[in-house]
Amino acid sequence: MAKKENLRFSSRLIHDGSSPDPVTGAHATPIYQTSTFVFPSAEAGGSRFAGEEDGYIYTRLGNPTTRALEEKMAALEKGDAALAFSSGMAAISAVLINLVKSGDHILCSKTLYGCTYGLLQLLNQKFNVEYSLVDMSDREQIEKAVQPNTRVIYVESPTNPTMELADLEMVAEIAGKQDARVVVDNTFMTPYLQRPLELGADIVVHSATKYIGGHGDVVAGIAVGPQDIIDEIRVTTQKDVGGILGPFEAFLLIRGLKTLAVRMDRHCENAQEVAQYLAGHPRVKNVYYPGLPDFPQHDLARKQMDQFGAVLSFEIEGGLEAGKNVMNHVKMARLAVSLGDVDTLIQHPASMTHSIVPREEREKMGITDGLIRLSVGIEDIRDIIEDLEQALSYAG
Ligand code: LCS
Repeated sequence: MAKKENLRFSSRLIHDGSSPDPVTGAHATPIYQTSTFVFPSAEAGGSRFAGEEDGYIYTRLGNPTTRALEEKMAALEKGDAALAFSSGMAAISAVLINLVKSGDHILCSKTLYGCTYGLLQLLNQKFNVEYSLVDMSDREQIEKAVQPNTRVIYVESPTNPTMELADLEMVAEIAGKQDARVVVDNTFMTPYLQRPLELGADIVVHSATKYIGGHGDVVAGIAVGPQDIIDEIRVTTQKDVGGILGPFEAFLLIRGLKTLAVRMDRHCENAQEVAQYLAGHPRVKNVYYPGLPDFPQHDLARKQMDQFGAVLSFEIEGGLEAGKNVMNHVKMARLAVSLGDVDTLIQHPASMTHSIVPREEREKMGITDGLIRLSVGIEDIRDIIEDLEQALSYAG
């Protein structure tokens, strides 16, 4: 049998960062549902605050259940260390606030999750942090867009919801020449399908609300990266802004991670079939899914992703009105935002997840009014396709 450190990924999902509780032998990671920790003496309390002695102090500064999740995520993403947050946005904002100051520039993927775009606007308007959006598939455009004050290149790959990819090795190489940090939002992929740190990125962020939790019952975020940056975030933007994850949510994520490989395999297998089905449907104009052979970046997807994920977007003939008819007639799928849930979810980016982005910007991102996003679940594929088939019959 492979030694524990040589285990393959799906075994590591179960075993990394988990060992029986040293006090009770509890097999599952206990939920340390406590806000504070009692010091053995006044001297010990002072030493812990001074960083001279290990030991927990207060849950905003660290908690054993949350720490177990952080260790597991750091191991899976192949980073030195990780931090868990109360949402994906808490993770992203803590990382960006840590890496930039007034006058710095963030270069971003052309398309981004709506609230990430909102955060950039906020940083710009309140703190004079500049940002620009660029097509991350094009080396020339990226090189042109880099500025002397660019401190971060922030990438979603694939992007939400248009599924464009960035060549992560190329982006890391460009950033290296500029002393900029590469931050990759790996939410759509998870470390099972893509490990940006191995491709040269500095920090990975996640909305763990999605596939990491996997069951649509937690809102959470994770950041993974080098020890020095993670330590700094732990004692600054995480501690003092305070968006930490509670121990119960950390427990749910540890539990979710154990089944990540089997869930992702099924998600991806189903999504490939749905993409092919939609691509052949007479009412469907375009399907955006990296697993389709005619997807413009299919070769890059094969190079840097182990499978193609389970989110896809499509446009149907008849635009928004036809799209609303489809969304209003799904029977098994749920008309809801979020993604990465075991259920199939359908939503309309222009009026929902990306409504914060002004129309003109949205159109540059490729988010047309007729675009529909599907997060393909792990139900029986026949039920997913039958449901879409009957809903699409209402397209008009
Ligand atoms: N990054 C990506 C790529 C996301 O899709 C989301 C949320 C976030 C970050 C933020 O994570 P949260 O704070 O919600 O945990 N995406 C959502 C979506 O597409 N529908 O609803 C939420």
